[in-house]
Amino acid sequence: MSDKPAILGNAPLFGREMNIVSPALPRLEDISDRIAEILSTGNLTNDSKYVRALEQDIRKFLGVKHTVAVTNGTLGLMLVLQALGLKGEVIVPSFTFSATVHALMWNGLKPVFVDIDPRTYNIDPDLVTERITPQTSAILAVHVYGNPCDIKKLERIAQDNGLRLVFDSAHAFGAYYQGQKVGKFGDAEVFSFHATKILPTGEGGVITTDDDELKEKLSWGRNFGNPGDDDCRFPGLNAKMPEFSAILGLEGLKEVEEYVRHRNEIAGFYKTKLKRIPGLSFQRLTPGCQSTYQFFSILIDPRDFSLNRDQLKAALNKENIVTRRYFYPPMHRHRAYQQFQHRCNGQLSVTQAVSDNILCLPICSRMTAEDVEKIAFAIERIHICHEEVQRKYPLM
Ligand code: T4K
Repeated sequence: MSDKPAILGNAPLFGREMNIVSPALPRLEDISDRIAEILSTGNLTNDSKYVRALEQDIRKFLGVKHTVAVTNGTLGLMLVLQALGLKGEVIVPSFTFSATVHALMWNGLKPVFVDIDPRTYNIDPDLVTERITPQTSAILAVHVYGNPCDIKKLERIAQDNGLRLVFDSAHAFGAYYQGQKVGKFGDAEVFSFHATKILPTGEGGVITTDDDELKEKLSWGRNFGNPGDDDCRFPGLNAKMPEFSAILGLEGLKEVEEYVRHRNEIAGFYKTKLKRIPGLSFQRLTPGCQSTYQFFSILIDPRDFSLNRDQLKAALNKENIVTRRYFYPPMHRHRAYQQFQHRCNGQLSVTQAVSDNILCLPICSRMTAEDVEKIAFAIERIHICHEEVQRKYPLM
């Protein structure tokens, strides 16, 4: 392999695009009977049998009392916030995907952004306490990249202050917190089964809760607020999962444990290969936890790496290696949230620093060690040739 990166004119390391994620899907022969059945019966949606079966299998898999399958994680979050009847302010990280904060706004709730822990990239529980006011009704925490939050601390804060606690677990299906699967914590947790996630069903998601009353409201809520007698109890949504998605979920669920194990192995290979390159550091796992590695990230210190995040991203792109800046910009910098910016001044310095320097590298459930080796090699040779890269692409 040449020692010059593709950004300096050489052939790319990968002949075709190495995507940031790539869904691990079942074989057609393993689902074709069920697909054929749906096509012949025409039972496509509305609380049908495969959605029920998926909810049951996930209850067993996660060891939770209730599961409510939904069209996607965003609608799941919107429903939970509505069903809990929250008012006023909700404490939330700014270092997250837009859906987390949008779900608050759609419920007329005010986001109060709190900084993250510089090691785990999850909301910093010590800072949460400082931002609680008489208007606060809940904490909405995110298991960033599948790394569980400091759940026990957050549960204690919620309990001591009479707040609801919801987890945006979009990345964390199959993660463990102190020996227990994520899914049983807080008032509810919301998972995403989007095409990019560990359990891809196209669009999809599930809400988990042990609260009987909440479960009932969520089941009505995903069906317009209609409990089945056509007399809507509140203005709900259409957030029902279709049968096609449920079939993908049922088959994929059998593999999730293995996928999570494999992704942890891939993350280990990455760290072994990349740790010798100056200026790169990694997300630290919350003690006693297992991540799903929904995303594998590197944090770039431009002084030591000698190129900044965006220069590295552009150089990797030329190697056909697709990366993402999850989550840049942080939510308080989105134009949609301009009105909250002034309240964040000086309070989100870790969020800003991580967001400015983070890069998510390709990881998927069927990735090989050779892929990791090539990506690490690409990063190393880009670093070694940093002076030429810098000269050619000074301002990226
Ligand atoms: N909370 C958090 C913390 C989240 O990260 C998300 C979603 C949510 C809540 C909401 O959950 P959902 O409502 O989505 O269920 C993607 C996903 O659309 C989004 O689900 C995800 N988080 C977010 C982090 O990433 P984009 O716009 O970056 O994805 P896109 O279309 O650029 O795809 C990324 C890569 O995935 C592509 O390079 C190719 C590959 N891909 C994508 C799709 C759509 C496939 O291989 N197949 C596909 O069908 O948002």
